[in-house]
Amino acid sequence: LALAPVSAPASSVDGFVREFLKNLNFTQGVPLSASSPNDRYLALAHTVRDYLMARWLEDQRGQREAQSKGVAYLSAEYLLGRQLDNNLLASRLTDVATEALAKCGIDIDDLRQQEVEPGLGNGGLGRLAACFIDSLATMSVPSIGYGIRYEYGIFRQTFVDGQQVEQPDAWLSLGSPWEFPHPEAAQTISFAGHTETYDDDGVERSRWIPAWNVQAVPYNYMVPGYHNGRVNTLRLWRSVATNAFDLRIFNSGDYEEAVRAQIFAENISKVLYPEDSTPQGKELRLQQQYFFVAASIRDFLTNVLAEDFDLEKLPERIIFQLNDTHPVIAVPEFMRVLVDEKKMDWDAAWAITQQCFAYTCHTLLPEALEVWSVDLLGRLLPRHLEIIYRINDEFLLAVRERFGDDEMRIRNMSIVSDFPERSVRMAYLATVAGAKVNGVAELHSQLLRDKVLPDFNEFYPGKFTNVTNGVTPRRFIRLANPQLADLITEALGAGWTVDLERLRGLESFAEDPEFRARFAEVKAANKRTLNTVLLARDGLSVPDGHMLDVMVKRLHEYKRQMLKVLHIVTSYEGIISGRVDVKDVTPRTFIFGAKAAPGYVMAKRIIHLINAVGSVVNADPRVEGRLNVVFPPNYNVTLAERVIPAADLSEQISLAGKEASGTGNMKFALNGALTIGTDDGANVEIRELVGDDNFFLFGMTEPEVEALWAEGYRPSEFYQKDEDLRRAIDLIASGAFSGGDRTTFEPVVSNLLYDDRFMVLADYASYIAEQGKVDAAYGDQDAWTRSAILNVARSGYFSSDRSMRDYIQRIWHTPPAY
Ligand code: DL6
Repeated sequence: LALAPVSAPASSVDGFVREFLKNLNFTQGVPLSASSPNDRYLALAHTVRDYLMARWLEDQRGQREAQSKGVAYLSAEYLLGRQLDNNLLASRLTDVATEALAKCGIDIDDLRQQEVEPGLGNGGLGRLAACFIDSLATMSVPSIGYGIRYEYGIFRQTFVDGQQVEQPDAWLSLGSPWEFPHPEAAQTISFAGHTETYDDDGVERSRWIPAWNVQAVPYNYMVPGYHNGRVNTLRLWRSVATNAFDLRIFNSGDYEEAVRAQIFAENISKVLYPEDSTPQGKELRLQQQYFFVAASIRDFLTNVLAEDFDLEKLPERIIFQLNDTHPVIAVPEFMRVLVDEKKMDWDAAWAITQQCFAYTCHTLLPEALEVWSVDLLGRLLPRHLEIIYRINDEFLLAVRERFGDDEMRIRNMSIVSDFPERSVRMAYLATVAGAKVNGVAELHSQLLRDKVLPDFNEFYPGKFTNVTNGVTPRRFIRLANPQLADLITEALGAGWTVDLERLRGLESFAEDPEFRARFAEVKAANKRTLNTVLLARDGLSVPDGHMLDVMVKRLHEYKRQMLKVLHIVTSYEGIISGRVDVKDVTPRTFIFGAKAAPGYVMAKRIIHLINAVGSVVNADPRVEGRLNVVFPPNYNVTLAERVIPAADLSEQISLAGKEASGTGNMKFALNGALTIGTDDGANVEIRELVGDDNFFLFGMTEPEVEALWAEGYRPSEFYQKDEDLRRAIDLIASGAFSGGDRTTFEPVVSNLLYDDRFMVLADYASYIAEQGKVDAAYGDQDAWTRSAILNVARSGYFSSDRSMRDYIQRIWHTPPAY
């Protein structure tokens, strides 16, 4: 039998109509006349898939045959955002599909709205992974993304009486057309049990006798490159029970017991842990981590690697990039496979492992560095614990050889710590195992090297490096801001989308009044679009003529949404006390978007406070509508794509030394918002690039923060000395935003006055002063627009394509393309 060659359907409008109707009829089983919007969306998605299929199959074959060095990106999170538009754009089908659907009497925009975004991530870390796989495909880097197919992604946030309520995110309830399940390729993943030693051939070896197992079923997703005909793969694992249910127990009538094992197994990939920057010490979480990395390693060794591959050559073939500590249990698993299963000598296996892994750290908060108790590890992964102990013993021996018996240093560097309970520090394990360790912005990498892991840096010179994060210009300019994209193309020609440094060419256009006017008109149009979206979505509005001041990110005290609230309350207090003439207040709409981890009480109180302040300020006639607080619930990638292009001011106000990088900050700058920010994370690099005149800097530097801590920080002293601050805090404490009830926000106030870990009060005065400069600058609209254009022009560095180039050069050493 001759195999039919695979080829994409012709991309003419009539061809597209035919394929679309075929999918509607044969995949959905409905005629056009009786089809629902969901049927039409699914048929459209299937049609786009069909166009991409030939390239996908071709690329899988090509990568298998080339067997060149590739990247396996291991990440517990991928915050993908909607797929339809991205895949249409990548495959150059947007216009054809729009026209074809119009011929069928369908507005493609209506179908876009049908898609529920896969929220398989918490925030920056997961969105970064999504940007990276987009860039890897666009740059034709041989690579695969591995992760977990959570049945429920990040929770859906609603507000009840201003307070956050979480609902499950049933993103799969209407099915996802973008996934390709392969149950026949399931892997068995084992847990628990015990270990034993045995001797078959005169060599004593260890092996693991697990107690239970689950099946890991791969679900493949296409990751199309932009206009390059490449389609990479994202492989997400779903857990299912090895046996559907126990028929014997079922027949005896105990139905609950009969399905217990199935429920247990399926729980592993059921829900994304809704935590950000705080680790979850839960057994299920460790099960998730081991589940997906064990499946991925096995998948790579059995399905990706050629059958007769010489394992000694693995470092020439693969690098596993560990996206934070969540996948670090892959290190002992890899060693177990090489030593126990492939019977490799320990030293040889360790030498290979140390070249096959690299680790990216995404935090500086000590409490966010993941540790697993030895007790739990021993119960769930007993062989892995033995392997970790041996890695640690040998590592500490080497440390002693190098530094002598410096017990303090040994204790500080040990992968296994004894305090407060015996546990494994996953960041240390990753550092010891990884060929390279990188932070995600210059400042972060420097602090990681010099403050968090200085002993390791001394021990491993050259291991630490930096790769500043980046974002994909495809999703965050081309898709999110099509009018700006068109304006840029008109000015610079095509090509900038894959070579973002070319945005530099806009610098001269910043001096052209006509270009400025057109740029300002795009911003105004984006604000109108946002207004329409928010009205339809939440009944909220963004009045014409307002500065759009935006703070969207996870709710965390270190990010300091509280500082923003104090600014709003200060402006409001000035008006109602009569000290400020309302006519002198720059009309501003403050937009917040933020989810708090369900168990993070203080973060939830701050959400409540923002909503409470918004209700009072927005309704007070004395304000004359000049201050407007808007907090749409359930901020996600889809909403980000609307909010960011409309923003004038980007709030990046974390305490210096706490935000590893930020990536929202880059998206705003690229869309022509000016930043008000501290010297933290990637803000530092943004400011260096866009220039001091186009950035509003405030607050302490990281060394100043350290110095203040060292001398003893007493927030109440700032409260006492600063009249404006006192008035703002007193207004909150008085119950003005809680119907006169002084207890509602008392914990927030006390926290600020007597604890204030993230030094909100210390930076308040400088923040308020800088906001005054923002108002003044906004008064000159033309100068503001010039600055906005310069922000776009000088932010090309923040493309995730550049991040990928840095990873390739500094860490992966993979060929640039296949
Ligand atoms: O690197 C991506 C992103 C950074 O931009 C943020 O600054 C950082 O907070 C975030 N880190 C985490 C840490 N979670 N854990 N573990 O989400 O990473």
